[in-house]
Amino acid sequence: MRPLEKMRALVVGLGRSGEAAAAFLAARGARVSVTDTKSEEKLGAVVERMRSMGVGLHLGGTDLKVFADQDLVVVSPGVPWDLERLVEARARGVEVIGEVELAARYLRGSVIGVTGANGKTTTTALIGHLLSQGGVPVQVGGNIGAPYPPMTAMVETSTPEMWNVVELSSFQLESIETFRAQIAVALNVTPDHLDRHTTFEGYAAAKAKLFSTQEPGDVAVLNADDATCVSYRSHTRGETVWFSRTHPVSPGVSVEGGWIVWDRTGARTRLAEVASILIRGAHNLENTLAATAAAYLAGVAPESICRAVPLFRAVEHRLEFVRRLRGVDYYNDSKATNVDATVKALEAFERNLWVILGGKDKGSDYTVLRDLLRQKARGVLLVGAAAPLIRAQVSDAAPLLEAGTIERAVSYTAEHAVPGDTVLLAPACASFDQFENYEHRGKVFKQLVEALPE
Ligand code: UMA
Repeated sequence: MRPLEKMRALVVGLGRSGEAAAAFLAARGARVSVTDTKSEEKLGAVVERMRSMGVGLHLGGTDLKVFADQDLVVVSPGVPWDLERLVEARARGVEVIGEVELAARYLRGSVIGVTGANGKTTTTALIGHLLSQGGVPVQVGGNIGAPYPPMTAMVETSTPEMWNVVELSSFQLESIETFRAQIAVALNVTPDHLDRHTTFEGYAAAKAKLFSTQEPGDVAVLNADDATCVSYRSHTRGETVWFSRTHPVSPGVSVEGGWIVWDRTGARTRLAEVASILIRGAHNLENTLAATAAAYLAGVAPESICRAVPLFRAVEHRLEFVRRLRGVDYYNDSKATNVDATVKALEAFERNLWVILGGKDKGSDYTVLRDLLRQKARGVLLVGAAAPLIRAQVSDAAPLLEAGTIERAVSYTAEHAVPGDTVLLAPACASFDQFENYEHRGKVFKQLVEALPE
């Protein structure tokens, strides 16, 4: 591990990861600067926090010289890994790493890494919950987002006997080198982020890196019902443990007689009662299967897992129940930022849905939603920049309304929904056209719903 003292380090991107990385490097004596395409004005209070640490600032763009004059460049996940400036810096011999890789080099303890197109946040939070209820030292962070820390902010609080449970996106995994998860979980891989990875294969390959850095003695926890997850078996040098919602697996966890059962060569252990799971939908059964397997592998006693599962409620913005008003239920699934997540949200309900769709398109195929909308939706409210694209692809599936904004969508449903209906924000798109991020979008939706008069 290179000492960081006096090293010249540039952090690219001053979001949550960039701020944590810059603070981490500065605290270890590096000569740190940060660059961001946003202006000082747009970045706001973080700029002052950086200045108070003596961090140099190159905002509103940077010339190549700043990149080339460094010993180390640390890249935020949202910054394309093949950005021209980074390619040029590498060519000049500068070491370029991702924020997760930086953290991995200094983190103490063991790692449970969770990836997948959907369900990462719930599964990561649930594993953290199961470990902490089981008395196992644990901290949770990574891609999961606020209030949890980015991975470099977990280094300081990590201890040798601790499990670090981290959610990992394809953006983060794309650039790992030495990062290694003793337990690595893949939930599902369906198309997402094609605007950045271009092809499904490129996206799946980025996630595969979580398994290719594993060593003998490590464990890959893989969804036996998902072909891409199954293919990750050939990437790990560790053992594979399966989970399946549909059929018995060994070694692994599946559903048997209403219980989640761990099976290794015929020796069975009950980990949780299916009826005790409070989070909605078949996908959440899969998330619970993966989480109970990971917790069991990390040493949590089966009785403790069984007691802790019924205590876990939905994570904010993940099929989160907001309110029942005059017999109408409102659910916030703002984290459904891709089509597959919206499919899962629709599957979690029987019928009578008012679905709010739209935002920033990511090159998705919305026709996938047609059948479910036809079966379950009373109406679809289109918002944001992707509205015309979605309209063109699902117009024959349900009555469509151009609401434009979430505000208008909520006020329309408040007027037109009848008792027994459900209003579901599950946009199938990113939020960046109208909001700072999906959390902001979800919070705005919840505030609007909470503000509806009785
Ligand atoms: N920026 C540049 N140049 C660029 C691109 C971006 O300067 O070419 C700047 C932006 O102006 C901005 C900053 O970089 O100021 C943002 O950096 P970032 O996009 O890496 O965002 P962070 O705030 O660091 O948040 C990231 C994750 N976001 C993304 O990967 C897009 C957060 O995941 C994560 O919680 C956080 O790191 C801590 O690990 C959010 C997310 O939406 C929840 N993730 C995606 C997903 O789950 O689908 C991948």
